[in-house]
Amino acid sequence: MDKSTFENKKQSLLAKYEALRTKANKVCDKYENGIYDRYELPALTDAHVPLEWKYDFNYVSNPHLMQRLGINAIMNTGAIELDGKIVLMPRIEGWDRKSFFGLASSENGLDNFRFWDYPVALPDLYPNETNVYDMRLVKHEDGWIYGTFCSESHDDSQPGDLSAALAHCGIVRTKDLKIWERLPNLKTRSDQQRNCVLHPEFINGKYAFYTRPLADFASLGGGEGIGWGLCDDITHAVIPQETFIDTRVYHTIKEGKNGQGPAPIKTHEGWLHLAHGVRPTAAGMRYVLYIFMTSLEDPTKKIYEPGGYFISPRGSERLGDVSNVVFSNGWVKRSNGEVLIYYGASDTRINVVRTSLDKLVDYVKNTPADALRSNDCVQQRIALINRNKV
Ligand code: M1P
Repeated sequence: MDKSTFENKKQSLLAKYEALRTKANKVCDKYENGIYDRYELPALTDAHVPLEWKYDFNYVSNPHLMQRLGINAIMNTGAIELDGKIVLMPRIEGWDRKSFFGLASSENGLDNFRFWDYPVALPDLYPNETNVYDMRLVKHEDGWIYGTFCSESHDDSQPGDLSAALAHCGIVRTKDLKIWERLPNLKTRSDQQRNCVLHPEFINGKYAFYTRPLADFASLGGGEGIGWGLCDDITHAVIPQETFIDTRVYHTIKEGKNGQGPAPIKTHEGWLHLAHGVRPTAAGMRYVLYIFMTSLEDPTKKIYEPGGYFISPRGSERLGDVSNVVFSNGWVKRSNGEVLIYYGASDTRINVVRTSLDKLVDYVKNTPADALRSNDCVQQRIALINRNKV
């Protein structure tokens, strides 16, 4: 390609990128349920990642204008409101399968996200750490913004198995999302900890974590559920003992495994939680999101537990690198009561739904619990129909 064709092509790529980035997102009423609004477009896809992160735009070193470092997917995002803007910290996966974090801000949290100039270069504390993903951002009452994430490495105790991996909880903290301090990984009694999340307040003067110990890296059925533990010192975080606040249940949406989503939101009725539940199917694992609430006085005590899922993959969300998955590690409650919930769809893109705290509290309190047996579920539905007849 000659230099002027190169320049024209580059300008056309940049124009297309800007058109995609600035496209307005509209409510999609196809799957209307009164609980939240879905949106027509994903908030972020691999195509939203800046072109300078992928292309070498130098004619001399890249005369064919090829992508040199492609992006495979973008998913599972941390989320926070900072200086009036919504900032997402997604898991971005390169063509090389390695994930890393970036930051993207938007005024309304629905569209027009703009990536910050560079991906996040986390302080490198662990030479064996191979992959990082699924950041949970939380403003803690100690004044720091913490990020907890999965720090994954090969399990060297099984040298013959290249898929044997260990998942630990990485911890970083920051005041501005620009300067990051890396703290030592969380230590618990399990060597498999994904979906660890810091509770936003001290409990009896200690830091509190939601955990998810598993027997092995990926399988179903090897753990009890969402755990909880206290730690004295966040700069050397150790949880000597875990209890379980939300366990797996036979023939429910969380039969196989579950995990805390983002940090819970404090409401006047209790701590509102978003989590994911996984069940086995003939087509593989199905990930959905569910909601529950714990007590303000005792955050380990569940007080409301609607039955079934809150969000499941719909339409094009069902298809991707890992199909039939929705996974959330980021939501934001804004000062006007609006709640924006971000979720990775099939490990490929990030979607958003919008609702309000009032609606979520109503949902968690008034949606019937899972009756656990088909017969009892029919009775629940007959009771609803009868109420509609009066
Ligand atoms: O592929 C689906 C999800 O699998 C894992 O979730 P969990 O820890 O519950 O097994 C994570 O790798 C997550 O990122 C991914 O979306």
